[in-house]
Amino acid sequence: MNYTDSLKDIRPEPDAIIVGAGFGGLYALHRLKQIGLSVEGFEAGAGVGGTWYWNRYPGARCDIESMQYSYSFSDKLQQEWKWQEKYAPQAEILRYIEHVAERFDLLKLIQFNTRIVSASFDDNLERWIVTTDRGESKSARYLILATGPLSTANTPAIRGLDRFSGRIFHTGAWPHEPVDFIGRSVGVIGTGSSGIQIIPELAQVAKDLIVFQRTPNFSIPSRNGPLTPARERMFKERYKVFREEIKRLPSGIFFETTGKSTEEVSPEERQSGFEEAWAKGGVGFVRTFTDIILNPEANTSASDFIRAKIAEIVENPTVASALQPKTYPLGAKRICVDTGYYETFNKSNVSLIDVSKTPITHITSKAVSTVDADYPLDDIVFATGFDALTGAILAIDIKGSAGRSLKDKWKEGPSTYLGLMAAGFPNMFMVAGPGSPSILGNVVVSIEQHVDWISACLEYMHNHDVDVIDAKPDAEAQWDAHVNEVAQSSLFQQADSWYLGSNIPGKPRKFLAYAGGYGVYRDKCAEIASSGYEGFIFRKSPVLAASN
Ligand code: NA7
Repeated sequence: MNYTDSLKDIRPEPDAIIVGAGFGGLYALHRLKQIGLSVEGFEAGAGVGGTWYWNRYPGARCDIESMQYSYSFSDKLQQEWKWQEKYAPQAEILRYIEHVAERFDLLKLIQFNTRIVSASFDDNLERWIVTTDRGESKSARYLILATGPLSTANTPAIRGLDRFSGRIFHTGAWPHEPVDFIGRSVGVIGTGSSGIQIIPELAQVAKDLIVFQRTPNFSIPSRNGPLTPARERMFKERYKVFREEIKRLPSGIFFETTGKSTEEVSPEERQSGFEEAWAKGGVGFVRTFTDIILNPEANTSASDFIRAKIAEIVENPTVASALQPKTYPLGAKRICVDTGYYETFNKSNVSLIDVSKTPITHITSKAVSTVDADYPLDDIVFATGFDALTGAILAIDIKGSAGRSLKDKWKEGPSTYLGLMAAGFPNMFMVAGPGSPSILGNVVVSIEQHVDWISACLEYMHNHDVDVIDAKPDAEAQWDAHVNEVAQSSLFQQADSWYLGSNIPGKPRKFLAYAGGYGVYRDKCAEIASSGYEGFIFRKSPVLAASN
C-alpha cells in the first residue's frame, strides 16, 4: 500500500493513537489530552475496562486492596469514590473504570469493537499507520500500546477440543450474559489465580465439579469483606502521602508487616507471626517477615506453614497432599488469594485430578480424557491463563523503521529499553510492557508511572523542538542484560510460570518483567529523563515539522 497516496482518505489524524481502553489506555488518553495532544483510542471490546471487561467469570476479584488498586492521579476521584469491599469484585472495578471514563470525558475519544491488526512506521511520513479489523486505517505521530500484560487468553491446543459437544468457556473471555451451571457436570482446567477464584463458585451450583490440576499453587485466604469505615478513613486521610510512599515500595503495594526477619524471632514468634498473617489474609502473607523471599530457610518455613494449613483444612489426605505445592518455593509463581478454595475440596461433588501424574491426552465429544480415565462433562472451563506481556503486542503485526517486524526482533524473547520503547520502533511506547515491573505488583502504580513518564517525554520533545524519539540499540541491550541479570538472581527462576513464558508452547523462555522493584525502577526512569533522556535518540523531522 502506498500510504502517502492514501493519506487523503485517512485524515483527520490524531497526534497519538492509543491501543486499549483498560486502566493504561484510559489514563494515557486523559494525560495526553491534558498536555494538549489530540488522541484517539481503539478498543477491541464493546466497553472500557480491559482485563476487568473480559474477566467476568464468577468469583473474579482483584487480590490487591481496592484502596490501593485504583488511580491516584486525581485526589478528588480517590476521595469521592467509595469502594464497597476490601478486595473489589470484577463488577465493582468495572463500574469504577466506567466512572473514570465518563468523569474525564474519555468515551468520545475511543472507537470500540475495533481491533488494531497492524501498525507500521512509515519512514517517509515519519508516522505510524494502523489498520483495524474493520478495514480502516489511521495515522498518528505517536503510537501508545496499552494492550495489557494479561489480555491474550491462552487455550491449550488439546487434541479433540473442537469435537467437544458441550459448552466451552475461558475465564479470560467470559460471556456477558449470566451462565447457568446448576445441575451440570463441569470440568475446570487450570488452578492459577483464576481457577482458584472460580472453583469455589462453581462448586456451589454444579452437580459435579472436576478440577484438572497440573501444578498446585500457594493460596492465602483473602478474608474479604465490606471495606470498614476505619480502613477507608486510614487511607483517605493520608492518601497523598500514602500514594507517594507506595510508589517507592518494591511491589507498589503497602503491607502491614512485623518488619522483622525470621532470624530475629523465636520459633514460637515465627509461628504466631504466620498465624496472624494467615488470619489477616491476602498476599501480604509473603511479607510477614522481611526475609521470606530472600532466605531459603525462611521461605521453607513459610511454605511449610501453608502446606500444614492445607493438610488441616482438606479432609482427604491424598487430596490435601496433591494440593500442596512441593516443587518450588513460595513466591516463585504468582501467589494466589482465595475465598474458601481449599475447603471446596471437602464437598462431595468436587474431585481433584492430578494431571501431573495422569496427563490429559485428548477431549472427546463428551469428556476430557486422561491417560487412565474419561471424565464425562457438560461444560469445560479453561482457567489456563494468558500469553503474558508480549501476547497482545505481538498479536498486532508491528513493523518499525525500514519495515522491521517486531515479531522478528523479539523471536528470542522481548528486548526493550526500560520496557518503554523498542529500538527501531520510533515514537512507539508501551505501557506496562515487557522489561518493566508491570504486573509484578500493583499494575495501576506501574501504569501511572509509565504514562506520566511518556507524557513528560512528549512535552520535553515539544519544548526541545524534536519530533522523533527512538531507543539506542546499545542502551536497549544493556537494559535487557540488566533485566535478565536481576531475574537470574530472583526466586522466579525456580518455577515454570507465565512470568517466564513457559505456559505457552514455543514461547522463548525469558523472564518478561523487571524484577528490581517498582521504587528502584521509577528512580532509574526519572534519572534517565532528567539526564536529557540518556539512551534515547531524538531528531527533528522535516516532514513532521511541515505538517505542524
Ligand atoms: P495462570 O496463573 O497462568 O494459571 C493457568 C493455570 O492453567 C495453571 O494452573 C496451569 O498449570 C494450567 N494450565 C495451563 N495449560 C494447561 C494444560 N495444557 N493442561 C493443564 N493445565 C494447564 O493464569 P490465571 O488466569 O489463573 O492467572 C493469571 C494472572 O492473572 C494471575 O497471576 C494474576 O496476576 C491475574 P501450570 O502451572 O502451567 O502447570
